Amino acid sequence: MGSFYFIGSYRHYRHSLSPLLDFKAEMSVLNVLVSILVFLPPEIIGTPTVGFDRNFFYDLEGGTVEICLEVKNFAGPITGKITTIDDGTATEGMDYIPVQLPVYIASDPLGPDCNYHIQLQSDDNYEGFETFSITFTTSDANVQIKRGVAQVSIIDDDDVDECALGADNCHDTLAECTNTDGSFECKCKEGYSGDGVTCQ
Ligand SMILES: [Ca+2]
Ligand SMILES: [Ca+2]
Ligand SMILES: [Ca+2]
Repeated sequence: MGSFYFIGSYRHYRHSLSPLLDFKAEMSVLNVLVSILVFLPPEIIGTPTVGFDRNFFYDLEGGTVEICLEVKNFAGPITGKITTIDDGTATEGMDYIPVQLPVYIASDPLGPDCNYHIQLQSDDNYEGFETFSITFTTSDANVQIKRGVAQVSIIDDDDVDECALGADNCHDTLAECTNTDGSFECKCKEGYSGDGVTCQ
């Protein structure tokens, strides 16, 4: 009888304390949750987010640049467009074909969505790297854009004749310059020795 009373009394003691303990535990869990929600970027807590998957895309002259979008927290079809912007050293129409590519993402791509292409033009001039920008825009109010601007670099595949342009570093009088694809060579003239940059 005595032991029964003891158990009952112990339970009563536990029950009288537990609401306070539970309330404290709930408050600390709530505090932690609120802190996480405040400090997490919005896309992690469920906002659909779309944007380019990197800052730079590139290809050779005459090539086709593949553009990829990254989708996070897909929650329904997303519409938008990718537009070329003539803001760099490349010339629209001459170096690339300007586009406004419609974007329609019907289902969660479960990875980068790379269905967008921009054609780069080939020319016979050596102009080095040329650039232009692309933007992604959407009118979907519930979609947040992350990285809505990226740069496209065109890698020149033409050779520059450094010798003819005088852009070589061969010795001015004692060396001969020979143009090569992508570079040039310096060679000391007959009777002189050296690496072509310095000859004696
Ligand atoms: Ca060009
Ligand atoms: Ca070129
Ligand atoms: Ca060259």
